Amino acid sequence: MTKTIFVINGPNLNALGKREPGIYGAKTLADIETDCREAARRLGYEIEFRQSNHEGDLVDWLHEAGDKAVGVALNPGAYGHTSIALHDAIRAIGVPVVELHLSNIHARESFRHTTRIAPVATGVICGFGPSSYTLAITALAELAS
Ligand code: CA2
Repeated sequence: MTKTIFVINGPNLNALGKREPGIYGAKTLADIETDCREAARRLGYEIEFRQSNHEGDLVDWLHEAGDKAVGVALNPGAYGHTSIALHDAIRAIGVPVVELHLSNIHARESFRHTTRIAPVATGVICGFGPSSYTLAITALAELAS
């Protein structure tokens, strides 16, 4: 049985730790990847960790995860507020997807309050900084057990 959780990151998350630490924290995406691998290892899972600034890459990786993973932790970045393509990709795959955000998108600008992912996600975690990632991994591991 596959024991892999995909962690997929959208646009601008490669810039974490370099700008706006007041909103997103001081950790880089590489730091968060290390946290994810450690959390998954403790739960008996492996992590496939990816980031792209390109919507089509994210769609392709969701399809790939549908074949290879027990679930997906997805920080869609700003595409989460706009992308019907990501919405449709999640509908097209048969594994659970947890939408996550570092920041509490509901406490920010109104254009961040809408998510096209939440209606097709298994659940949503936001506002816990880098812990949003490890909480999502814990939830996916519980769903898969
Ligand atoms: O809170 C989150 O995790 C977000 O997905 C982060 C996105 C934002 O568009 C979403 O509304 C919420 C932004 C990704 C990182 O953008 C940066 C901007 C400036 C400096 C560093 C990163």
